[in-house]
Amino acid sequence: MSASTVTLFGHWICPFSVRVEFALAQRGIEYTIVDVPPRAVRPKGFVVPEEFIAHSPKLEVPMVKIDGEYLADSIPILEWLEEKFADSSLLPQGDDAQAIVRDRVEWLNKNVYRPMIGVYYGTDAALIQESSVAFMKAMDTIDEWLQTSPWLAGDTPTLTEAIMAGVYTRLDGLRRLGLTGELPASVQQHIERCTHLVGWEKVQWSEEQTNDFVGRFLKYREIQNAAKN
Ligand SMILES: N[C@@H](CCC(=O)N[C@@H](CS)C(=O)NCC(=O)O)C(=O)O
Repeated sequence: MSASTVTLFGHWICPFSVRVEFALAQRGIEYTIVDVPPRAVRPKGFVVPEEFIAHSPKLEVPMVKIDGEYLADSIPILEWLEEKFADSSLLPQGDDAQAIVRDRVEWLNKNVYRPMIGVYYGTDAALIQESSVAFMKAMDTIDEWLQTSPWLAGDTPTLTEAIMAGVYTRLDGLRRLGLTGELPASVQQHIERCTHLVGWEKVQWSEEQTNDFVGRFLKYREIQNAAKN
């Protein structure tokens, strides 16, 4: 077992941070969190840690520090954890199986995250609806994957589940912000399975967090729409 020291600079509301925190917790890696709220949710007067400013190239969370070395950007971080903590991998055995996981990670990053962000940053009903349709279309592809395995890329949870943890935590909030359409039954069952994973406990949102998320984006909409008129 490694005795590495891991620090995550992140924030619960950031779905990219959630990916990393889920992966750390799911793998049983011990870590400490330095809370760095993204600009949009940063309280007035919050002092961004010098260490974060010095090492995060784009000033974005998540960033991790492992034994004194830093890396930002969630997917590279997930890969770095694979390198550093080989004994608790979220990749299956075999090059072909790993390639499928990596392809699906990229696919989800693009085809689920874009419309998801479109829903909560949407200010116009038509665009929110369009994002919603694209999101549900992506769920149909996930449905196809889940027809052949209980997890998104095989018989065990992988990095693909880490990516979806950042989506599943906010699903109730997304509904309240305009996400429409029914999730395929297979996806609903997958969500249920994910909620029993050890990593889930660390990233799941309380009702208060969902309310906070929804409230912030409703406010954002209000401000944007007032500026348009
Ligand atoms: N590509 C990055 C995206 C990370 C990202 O967009 N983080 C947002 C928060 S969710 C951020 O820190 N933005 C800078 C800011 O708002 O201060 C990743 O996958 O880690």
